[in-house]
Amino acid sequence: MYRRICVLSVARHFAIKTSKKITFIVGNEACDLDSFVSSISLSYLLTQLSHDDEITYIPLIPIVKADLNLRTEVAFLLNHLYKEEHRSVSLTLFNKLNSIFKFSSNKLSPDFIDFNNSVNGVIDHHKDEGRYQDANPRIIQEAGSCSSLVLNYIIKSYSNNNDLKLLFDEKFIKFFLAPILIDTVNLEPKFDRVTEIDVESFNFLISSFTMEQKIAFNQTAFFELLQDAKANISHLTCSELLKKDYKEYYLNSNQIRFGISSVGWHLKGKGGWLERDSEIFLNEVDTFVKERILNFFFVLTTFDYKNEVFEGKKRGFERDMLIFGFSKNQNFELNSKFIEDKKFESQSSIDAAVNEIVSNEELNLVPIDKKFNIFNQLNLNASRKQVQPIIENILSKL
Ligand SMILES: [Mn+2]
Repeated sequence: MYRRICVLSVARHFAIKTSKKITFIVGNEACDLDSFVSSISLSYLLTQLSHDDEITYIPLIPIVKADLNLRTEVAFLLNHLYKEEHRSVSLTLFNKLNSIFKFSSNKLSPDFIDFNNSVNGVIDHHKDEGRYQDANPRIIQEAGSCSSLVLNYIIKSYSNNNDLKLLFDEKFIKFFLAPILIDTVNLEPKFDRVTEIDVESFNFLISSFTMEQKIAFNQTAFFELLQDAKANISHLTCSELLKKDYKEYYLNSNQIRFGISSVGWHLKGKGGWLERDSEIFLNEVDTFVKERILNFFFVLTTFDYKNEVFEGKKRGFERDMLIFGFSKNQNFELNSKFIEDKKFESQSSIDAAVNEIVSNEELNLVPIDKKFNIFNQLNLNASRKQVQPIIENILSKL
């Protein structure tokens, strides 16, 4: 709600003075590196290339400024490339709101609900939800990184424009490369993330370097710097971890609300999140869920145990899922608002929904902690992008 008010007031502020039309370019509400870079790059490129004096393109980053530091890889990239500019950035304010260009999730997050009829462009790599059929462009296709789709769209639309290549200076090339490398795990095919369009975009960017820059650029070193920055989160508090990469979904005319946090750490075991926060963990989750009036809450964790051995096997990359719904087994009371509303027929339907998620074959969950309702997710290829539609499909039947 707070964010919705912010979005509205920003929009209103912009709408006061000018005669120009404004198109906000909005990434998803988690504001991960991919949507951050997509939003800024697309605004910049359209402003430079479109030569349309009627429209002003503005990237809208849907988080409060203080929360940017929770996205450790975003903060790192800004510092690494644009330290000076980053400090001296000031907001120049424009005018009339007319449309929104949405990408990196093809459904507006609930905070933007007031703009549902204003979406005039979509570029995304999530499952097509069938919305905004009249949007132009409406590009929804598989890709490791949405930034690759953004770049591909620009290259196709402006291939005859001589200014195109000139816009890609060394810093901007690296800025664009960052999400592509992170989201495709350094373009390594074995992780099943990289697609043809990522490779095409990558090649365009590399070919935009001067010869000197190309020789100086160490792709793997750059990827590892980003990866380390992304993994460097153990200094964040429990509630910061819960909100750093968080998305919210409303179903069945807003009667069911669920949230999913993605966190690059492990919950269980030595050096894990629960070892650090076990005393406060349930309370923090409880507060988080109540503040957002959620009916279900999921935490998806990823962690690379590298060469660590467990029961004779090398562990490597693992995924876990923590599930909070209204299970009777819950040892604390979640979501009192939800109980008051009595929106679900009975407790048993909640249990049934949670059970259906737990026993979903595609997710392939194995219980590892009863108290906290944590499961090891054996399907390693399913990130939130794939997990969310499965959960939504189950919960929408409630
Ligand atoms: Mn993305």
